[in-house]
Amino acid sequence: MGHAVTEKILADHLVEGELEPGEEIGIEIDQVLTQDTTGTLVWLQFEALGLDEVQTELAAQYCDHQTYQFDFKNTDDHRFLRSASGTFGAYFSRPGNGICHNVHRENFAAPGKTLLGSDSHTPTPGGIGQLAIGSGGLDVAVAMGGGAYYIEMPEIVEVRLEGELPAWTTAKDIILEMLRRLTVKGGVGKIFEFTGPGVETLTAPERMTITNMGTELGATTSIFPTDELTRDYLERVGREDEYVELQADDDAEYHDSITIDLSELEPLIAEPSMPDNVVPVREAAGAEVDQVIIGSCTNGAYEDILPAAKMLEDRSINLTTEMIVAPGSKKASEMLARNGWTAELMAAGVNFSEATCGACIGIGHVPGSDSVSLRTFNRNFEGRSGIEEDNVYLCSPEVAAAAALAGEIIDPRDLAEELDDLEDPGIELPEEYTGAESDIITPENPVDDDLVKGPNIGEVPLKDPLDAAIDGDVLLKMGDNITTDHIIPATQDILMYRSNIPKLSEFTLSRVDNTFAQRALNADGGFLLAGENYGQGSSREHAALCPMYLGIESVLAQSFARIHRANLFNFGLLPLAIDEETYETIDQGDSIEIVDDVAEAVTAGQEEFTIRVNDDWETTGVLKASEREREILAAGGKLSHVRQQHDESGAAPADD
Ligand code: MIC
Ligand code: SF4
Repeated sequence: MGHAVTEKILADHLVEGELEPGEEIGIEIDQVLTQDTTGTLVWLQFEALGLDEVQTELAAQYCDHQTYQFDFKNTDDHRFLRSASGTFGAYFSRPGNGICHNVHRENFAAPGKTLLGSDSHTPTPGGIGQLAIGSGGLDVAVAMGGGAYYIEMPEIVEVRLEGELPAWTTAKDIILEMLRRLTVKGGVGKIFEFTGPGVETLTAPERMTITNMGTELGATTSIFPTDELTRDYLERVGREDEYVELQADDDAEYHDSITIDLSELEPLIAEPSMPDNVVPVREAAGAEVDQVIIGSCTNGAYEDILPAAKMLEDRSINLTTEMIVAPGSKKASEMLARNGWTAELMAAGVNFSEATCGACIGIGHVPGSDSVSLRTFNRNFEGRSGIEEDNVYLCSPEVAAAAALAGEIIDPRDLAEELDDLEDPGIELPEEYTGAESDIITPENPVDDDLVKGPNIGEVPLKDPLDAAIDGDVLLKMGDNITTDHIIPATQDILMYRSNIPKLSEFTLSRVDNTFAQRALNADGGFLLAGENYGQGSSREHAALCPMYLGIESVLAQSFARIHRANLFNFGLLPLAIDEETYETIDQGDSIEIVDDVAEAVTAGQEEFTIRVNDDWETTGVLKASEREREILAAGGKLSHVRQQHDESGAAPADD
């Protein structure tokens, strides 16, 4: 039997297990990336593990999420990250140099290599054949110390692309179509591998828009084969020598296959407030638009902004619509400026932001009350924009620019009918991605050799080993698709405490119930209860660490999102899967007792746990976990587990 691209890369990096779906595998990591809001914990944990030097081929630290530095705490985080990069041997990308995924793809992403990143959109360079996976920060710290990364071997699903995109329809519409068909939990436990004749009709950056937003499907990652267009992109970023050919064998077998005929697609838009709430733009047309933003790691590259610039050249945007362009990297900004497009956009009424995540997580450009915002981003979870009842739509840069011109949602094909000289700008890559290199400090020439910790940078709290008895009340009952933005929001008022867990914990689940954190602290233990896909969205391990800090010992949910589930293990919280009836019957405030000796049962490999509710009735919670995950839980989390192993064997801490 032949092999898929995914299998070939995994086989090359396999250090433990077999490539059978459902089996746990350990893989070697070549590159890691981390960013400012997850990076501080990565390095604090790297330090706590007793590690002193990066062991991967490459590690890169970006400062991209909170670059406005509204508070000294953010600035201190950046200062600490620079000092950690210098001390331990990572590249450091200075605040303002751009979004981690954009800067990484321009400078370091390489086909055939593995990449682990403490950000959920790490799969972006899957578009050039890199096997790139998002994870919690502790997993990144361990990988950076030379340890393997463990996942349950996903199913590999073929996405066969046929035909060619029609005018005004873009790569963004391909991933929106996948979300429309498969939903935000349709990719859990899966890797999407693209095949078919449609692949060669898409440039590498278009492919990266798709792999970036594959994260919204809940997928482990998404990947394209490599070809002349991959080589062409690497040549333009000045790294042609890193090209390797990666094609699936003709007789490769996939666990499932879906086909998308590109010629049948049309401009699509995700309506508020879930990325899978997708309809044709024509169905949403007519809604007045107050704000339009082009940017983010999905559609913030030079070649994403250029089509909008061409559409706006010699025109003016609607007077009651604000439009912001937030380039994904400083290189993109610099190229737009040097090629004259910044001036064109400004003349049309556009404002420019520095190269940052910013508005994507509610930092700047927060929409007004009762207003509509169209963004080229990847997530529109309610409240993420910085105002609770927001109306954020997700679309391509072309649809965004059309809305800015018309002042309402409009299919660009219909706008082109109205304005006779408006043509589909298509995609055009720069001859060469040029720009100053002055914002990247290399590990060879560091500017620091000692850690610098401001007063807001604390310690990573540890949990005790798992108890024999776990009991307490259900402190919060939640619905389906609870995101990590619900658990620990990323808005400015809260983001500045990412390195200070006691303070950050005060905001835990505040968007669901602002009495929760205090109640949890008072309760001395307890449970969270949720529906399907609990913890979807971001990789932030704070969403497990903060509930743990507040004393939560277990989460009962119908199902868990992949990265969050791993984070629960990493911080010693017992994730038990329950059925729908149990979910419906248990209420907030009910008292729960896990009847088994939990510590013993977890270690012994027991899968079914008896849950006694209100001392009245019983149901079952299921723990499907590998031996390694069970050991981690029993130890009270991964940090304690790795240290324990170190003490037992005398080996280097990350050699597990
Ligand atoms: C996001 O898009 O939600 C974030 C902010 O980039 C997160 C990382 C974080 O919470 O710091 C992610 O995607 O993992
Ligand atoms: Fe930044 Fe938004 Fe991309 Fe997350 S999704 S990395 S916040 S631009």
